[in-house]
Amino acid sequence: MTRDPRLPFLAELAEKVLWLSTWTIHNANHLRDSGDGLKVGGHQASSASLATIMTALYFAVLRPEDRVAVKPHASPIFHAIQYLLGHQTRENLENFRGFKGAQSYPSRTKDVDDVDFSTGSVGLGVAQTLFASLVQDYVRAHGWGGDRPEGRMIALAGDAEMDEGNIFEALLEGWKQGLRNCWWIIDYNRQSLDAVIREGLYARFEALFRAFGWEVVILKHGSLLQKAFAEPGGEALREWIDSAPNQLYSALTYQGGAAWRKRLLDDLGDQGPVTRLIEKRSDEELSKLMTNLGGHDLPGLLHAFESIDHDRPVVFIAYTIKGVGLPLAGHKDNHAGLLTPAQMQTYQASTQVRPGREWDRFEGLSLPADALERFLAEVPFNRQGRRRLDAPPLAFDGAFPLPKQPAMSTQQGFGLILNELARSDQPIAERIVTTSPDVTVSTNLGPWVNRRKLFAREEMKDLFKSERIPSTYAWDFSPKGQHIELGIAEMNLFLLLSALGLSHSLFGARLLPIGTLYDPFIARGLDGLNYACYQDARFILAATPSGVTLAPEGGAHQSIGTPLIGMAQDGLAAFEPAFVDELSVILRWALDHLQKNGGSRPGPDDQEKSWLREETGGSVYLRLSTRTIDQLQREVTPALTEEIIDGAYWLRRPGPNAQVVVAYAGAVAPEAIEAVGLIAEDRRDVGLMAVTSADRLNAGWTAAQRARERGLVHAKSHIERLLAEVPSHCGLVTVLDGHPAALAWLGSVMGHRTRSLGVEHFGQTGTIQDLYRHFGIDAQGIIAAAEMIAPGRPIRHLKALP
Ligand SMILES: Cc1ncc(C[n+]2csc(CCOP(=O)(O)OP(=O)(O)O)c2C)c(N)n1
Ligand SMILES: [Mg+2]
Repeated sequence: MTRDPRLPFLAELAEKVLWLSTWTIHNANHLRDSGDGLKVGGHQASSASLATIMTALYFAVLRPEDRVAVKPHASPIFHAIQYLLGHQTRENLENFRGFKGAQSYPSRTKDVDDVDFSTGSVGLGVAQTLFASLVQDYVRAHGWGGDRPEGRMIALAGDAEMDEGNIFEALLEGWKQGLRNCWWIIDYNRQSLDAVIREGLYARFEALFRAFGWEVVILKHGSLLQKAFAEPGGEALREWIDSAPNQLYSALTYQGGAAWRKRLLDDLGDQGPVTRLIEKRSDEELSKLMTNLGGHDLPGLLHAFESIDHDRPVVFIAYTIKGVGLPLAGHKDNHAGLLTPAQMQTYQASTQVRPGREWDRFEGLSLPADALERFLAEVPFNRQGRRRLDAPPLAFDGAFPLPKQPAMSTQQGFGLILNELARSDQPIAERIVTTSPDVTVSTNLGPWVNRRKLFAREEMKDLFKSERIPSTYAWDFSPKGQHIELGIAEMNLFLLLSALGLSHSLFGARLLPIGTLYDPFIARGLDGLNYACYQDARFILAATPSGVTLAPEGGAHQSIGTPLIGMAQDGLAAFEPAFVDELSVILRWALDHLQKNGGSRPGPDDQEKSWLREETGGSVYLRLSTRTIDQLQREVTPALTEEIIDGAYWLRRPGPNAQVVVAYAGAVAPEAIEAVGLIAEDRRDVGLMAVTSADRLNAGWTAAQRARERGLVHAKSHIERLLAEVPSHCGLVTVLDGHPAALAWLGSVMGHRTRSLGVEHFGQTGTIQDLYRHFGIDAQGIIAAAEMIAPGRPIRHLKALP
């Protein structure tokens, strides 16, 4: 058999990667200790676990088109590999875990070294690769793949990470969607954070993945072990290994060669050939043999990865040892363990890295530097240099759809606008891709789907249609379809939106993803939403229905806290329009905002858009409603358009002697309008403020204050300009169908006395009027609040409240 010429290089690089990652952590912790005494967990052991696998992948197996989610705590290994390839700086590694240094968990947005998928919250990165693979298929089926070859979407997962439920939700969805080109490599070190994991878990994984149509490759014994098994007595050794409990294996690994010898001889010692097999090896050789598991064996790994000759999904269960090659190998407490300075010295000596040369890329290696350099320069993964792609933004031309029905809900308006977009021949409409977790019809995406069809790699006609059974919806699947129908699991929606929303960067094809779900169920996928935003994926989330406004559906379907989620979620601009003309303006803006790609820092000037970080763009959350309300007959002027996007406008401007102003958001608009009409009979100059985005309004206010503190004395936010017109003695009543805190802050802008109405407790079934009354967000509730906050004569229209 000819020896693979890459092996000597890979073997040296694997050692180097382990050294660099261990040193990076040690060095960073050393800095912390001498500074503020803060001790941080290092993940030296977790990283070591994957050193060989990642060496095999990055320096041999991966291609430029492949995309990888690296187990969060293997970040030091990833950074070390990128350092060797010239994509990470020594400065960043020296500042690992420090401010603006290499990140403790790989981050697309914070790291400089081409992270494909951020990871950190375990489980999400794993499932992300599955959805990225579906997106790759979508892009290619639509003919936007260019001449780039298909990539494999690869996750490096911890074995305990596999406990996360979102992984199983994704598996099921992947099976439904005909998943391809997806590899998951499980780092089966049989340890979690706290403990050694259950015996026989691999068998559960195996059965599970096979059930979903995955190929399962188990990498248990390395080539040294396999050779030993072929020696006389080898079979007995194999049997001993295969029946050894995880705890025992870990403990012996930690203790080393002498302990292995004692235990093996105790258990197998009087069995002839196997005794010789053990005895002829030194302690060091024995330890090396017994820790030669599949995940640490380069030839075996290369063979396993490179012999996959199909595009079906594959899971590799790679046996590894947590902390392999380091003195803390196998110890069950090693998760946050760090090498002591003395251990580090011994380890350093063993690597032949001279003090002061710790960062030298090839220090201590036996192959000549120029040969190593040549090898690295030819690594296939690195062939095209930086792999992050981009795609030019697409603009909407002409008049944006604006439904004209006299009475509509925002949800209905949303469906009508999408239907109009579906009918249009705008290039931008081609790039819209919708998705929904089994609530496509009930969130009004039906007409869009009728026209633009569902996506599948193969044509599939709606049987009801071909059988001529009347149905409102034609459920035709096609490779050119523009809707991806998901099962109910909301987490999958967010992870798919995340993958769709990174398509320009991952696959060089711009997509404009729009996902719909019921507002209360955002909470079900909230970590996925946060994850998507953290890695700067771009999408529109239409959440509808929302609030207690979906009254007869009852408390389990009513959302209370989502307006606060909208405000607090970074990377997500939240809107809650009341009228469909507002929604039209917002949607048009959103399609643009998704595609913005400006710098992440505020510009040097005092332009409002700059300190509001408008150039950076982001995702958009629309909180919509099923409540039909009378639409305003008005012209949406450019000035009004701007105010809608900035977050608020005067529906009724307060006079100079205003005693009370009502500020409302969303579906309670009719109540606010009615209340203001009635209050106005007994209070002077009443104002009515329509809030379209508490989030952007608040962000603008905060940004203006920060800008002024930085010396931009003229910085003034939209809400400050609006409230500047309101006399200081005037009271403010805020109201929304959601938690009152979302608007309560309005009182702090200029110091107006404020009473904030909203929903704080679980609702129940009833009519909208019942529930608005119950929570005090009806016209009477608003009037009562106005009377208290703006003293004067009794407001005649205030009825005695029950
Ligand atoms: C959602 C989430 N919960 C908890 C954690 C904290 N955490 C980080 S690593 C880890 C254990 C990981 O074990 P495993 O996946 O087996 O990786 P190993 O360290 O063994 O390589 C835990 C609980 C996290 N990062 N994310
Ligand atoms: Mg583990």
